[in-house]
Amino acid sequence: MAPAPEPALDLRRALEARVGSWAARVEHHDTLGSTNDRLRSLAVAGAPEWTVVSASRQTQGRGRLGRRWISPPGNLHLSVLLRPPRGTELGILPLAAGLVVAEAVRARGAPAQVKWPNDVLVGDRKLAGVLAEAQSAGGAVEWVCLGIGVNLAAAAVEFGALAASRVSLAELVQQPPAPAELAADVLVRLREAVRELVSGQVAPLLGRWRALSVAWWGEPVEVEQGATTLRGRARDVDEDGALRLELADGRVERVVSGDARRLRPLPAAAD
Ligand code: BT5
Repeated sequence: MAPAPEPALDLRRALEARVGSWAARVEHHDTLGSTNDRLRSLAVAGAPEWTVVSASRQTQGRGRLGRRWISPPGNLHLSVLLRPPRGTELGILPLAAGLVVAEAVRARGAPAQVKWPNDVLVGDRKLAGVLAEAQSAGGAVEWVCLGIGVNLAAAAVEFGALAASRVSLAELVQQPPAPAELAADVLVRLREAVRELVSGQVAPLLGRWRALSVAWWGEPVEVEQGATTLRGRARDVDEDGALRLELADGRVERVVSGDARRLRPLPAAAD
C-alpha cells in the first residue's frame, strides 16, 4: 500500500496563485518509491487528467529503460496524468515536457537547452529528464503518466561517478526556487503546451523546441537503441517527434527513440 500523502498545500497554492484553480488532485509525499508508480496506480483507479504527484525524494526513481534516476531530497520529482484525446501527436509529449522545463529554468536565469529526446542540459551536464509512460487499450491511449525530474539542490555527493555529468539549479542561479514554485511553473506551462498539442498546433511548439535545442544540426551524432548504434548527421525533428538522421549513404532514417549524443567533430585536416 502506498504511504499516505502529506497535504500538498504549497504546490496547490502555487498552482492556484498562477491559474485560479486546479481541479484535479495534487499529492505531495516526503518519500516515495517513484512518483510515476504512485500516479500510475491513481490512473488505473480512474483519476482525472492533470492529477499530480510529487515527492521530496524517491527511493526507486526511474529513468527510461529501467535506468535509475537519482532522487535526493530537495530535488523536484513530479508526475502528472494526461488523458490525451485520440489523434494527439504523443511523440511530441516528452519534447514538450523538456521544453517547458527548459523555459521555466531559463526564466530563472539558467541557460538550459533541450536535447532529443528527453534531456534538459546546461552545457554537457544533465539538469532534468522526462519519462513518459502510457497505457493503451483497444488501440487507443488511455493515459500518459509524464514524470519530470529536475536537480534543484546541490547534492553532488549522492551522484558518485555521475557527479560530473549532472548539474543542479542551485549551482547555476543565485536563488533557486522552492520545489513547489518550480513545479507549479512547469505544470502551468505544460498545460498550455498540451492544449496546443491537442488542438493540433505542433509547429509553434516544435519551433520553440528547436530554438532551445543543442546546436547539433548538420553535425555527426550517434543514437544508441539497445544493441544497435546508428550514426549520421542530425538534420531535424519531425512533427511526430522523430529525429531525422542522415546516414553516410545519404538515406534519411527517422529515429523514434534512443540515446543520442554528439560525436566529437573530426580534427581539422593539417595543411
Ligand atoms: C530520464 O531517463 O532522464 C528520465 C528521468 C525521469 C525522472 C522522473 S522523477 C519523477 C518521475 N518518477 C520517476 O521514477 N521518474 C520520473 P534517461 O534518459 O534514461 O536518463 C537516465 C540516466 O540519467 C541515468 O542512467 C544516469 O546516467 C543519469 N541520471 C540519473 N539520475 C540523474 C540525475 N538526478 N541528474 C542527472 N542525471 C541523472
